[in-house]
Parts: sequence; structure tokens; C-alpha cells
Amino acid sequence: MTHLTFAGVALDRPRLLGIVNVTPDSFSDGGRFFDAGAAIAHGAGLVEDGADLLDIGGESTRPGSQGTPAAEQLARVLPVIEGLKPLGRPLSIDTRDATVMREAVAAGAAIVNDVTGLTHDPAALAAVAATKASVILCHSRGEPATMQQHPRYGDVVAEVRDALAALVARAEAAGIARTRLAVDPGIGFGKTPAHNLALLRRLDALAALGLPVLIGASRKGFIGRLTGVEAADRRVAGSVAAALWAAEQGARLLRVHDVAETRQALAIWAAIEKA
Ligand code: HH2
Repeated sequence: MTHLTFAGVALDRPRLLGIVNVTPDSFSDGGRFFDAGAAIAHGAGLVEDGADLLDIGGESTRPGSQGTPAAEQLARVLPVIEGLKPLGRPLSIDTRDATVMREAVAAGAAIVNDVTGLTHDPAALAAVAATKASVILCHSRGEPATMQQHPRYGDVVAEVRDALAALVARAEAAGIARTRLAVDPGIGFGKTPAHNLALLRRLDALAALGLPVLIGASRKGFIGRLTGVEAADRRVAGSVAAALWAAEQGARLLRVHDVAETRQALAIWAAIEKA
């Protein structure tokens, strides 16, 4: 059975992981919260809006991005972790680098969120195993710089499920207990819009792994492609629709930019379900 908590948060209902980007170039809100003070104020606003957890990132992994040195990521995220810690919500560090994982957890992050499932940095697995942090194991194929060039799968759902199962086995073998893990199919990470839709449609196949499933569809490119909405910050309604679908299919962690809107939609969905 899927465990009922993740990083101390009960998963009896879908929980919202609010996004705090401390980057000049994220696809949806790049540059808006680059200053630590602005990022902290943004995170505090997300908690007021109802975020259950916060995901802090100092590196954009959007298609085409080239990577940010660990020292630069740390300079961006550490003051923000310090500033958001007093809010009492579990903080997640969104990074592919072992050094950033280690230092962010030492500074108070409770979760490591690696879009490459602890495979990008050969030191990542041991770095996380040496902590008590929970981990989001995300599936991606290829590097951000080139991942969207020609993604090909036979059966995308089965391949992503099997790859996630292998990431879980590898983490457990390194000493990271199952109760510390969540899985994520990595919407948009080496996937076409059709691949993303197939994965969302068949989330039950991922939930069958027996671990909490996280979905990050918020404002992503496939929503723009399907609706013709170019500006990422105008994809809110499409993002909420994807979040509701994911919740209905069993996702228990939703990584979103628009916390208030997603929360309102989930409240009505839950009320109808219970009525
Ligand atoms: N998507 C992005 C970043 N981190 N982590 C997980 N676990 N799942 C995701 O789908 C995911 C993620 C998207 O990257 P970025 O270009 O940095 O944009 P933003 O952080 O605004 O979503």
C-alpha cells in the first residue's frame, strides 16, 4: 500500500507543492523572484494561498537550458531556505547536484527533488542516503539542453513505469527507505505532448508502484500546444484541469505555480466527491 505520509505530510488528500523559482530564466516565471527577498515573499504568499510544501529551485531545467554551477545555485537558494524555514512547511530543493542537495538539506530542506531521479550527478545517491531527506524520483530522458529534440518511446507508460521502478530499486539499494520516496513521470522531460497525455491518462499504472505519485504539469508547454496559449502565465485554467485529472487518478502531490486556483478547484472536487 502507498504510505500515507511524505516528509511528514499526510497524503489523505492531494497536497500542493508550491513552486519558488530563484532563477533568471525559468520558462513560466523566470526572473520575477530572482532576488532572495522577492522569492521569500513569493513563497510566503504561496503558503497563505494553501501550499502544503514548497519547492525551491536555483536552476531552470526547461528545454534548452544549459545548467547552473552548484555554487551559483547555492548562492540563490540558501537565503531563501533560511527565509522560508520559519513558515513551518516542508521545503524541497529542486536540483540535480549532490553538493546542492547536501547543503540545502543541512540548511533545513526536508526533501530532495531531482528531475533526473538521482542519476545526473554520480554523487547524488550517496549524498541523499547520508541524510534523512525524502526524495522525489522524477523520470527524464536526456539532458535539458537536448531532451525535447526527438523523444521516442514504444509504450511510453510501460517504459516510464519500469524506469521509475528501477530508480526506486536503486535508491533502496543505496539505503534510502521506501517511506522516503515519491515518484514522478516527469511531464515534459524528454516527452512529446502525446507522451505527456498518455502518462496522465494512465496514472493508475504509476500509482501501482505503491509510492506517492507527484505530477508537475503546471503551465507546461503541452498545455500551450493544445490550447494555442503562448504565454505560460496564461495557462492557469489548463493547468488546473491537468491537476484535477491527476488528483482523480490518484496523484497525491501536485507541483504547481497557481496554488490558490488549484486549491479552490480541489476543494470543490473533494466536496462533490464526499456529497
Ligand atoms: N518540472 C520542472 C522543474 N522541476 N520537478 C519535478 N519533480 N517534476 C516536474 O515536473 C518538474 C520539476 C520544470 O522546470 P522549470 O523550467 O525550472 O520551470 P518551473 O520550475 O517554473 O516549473
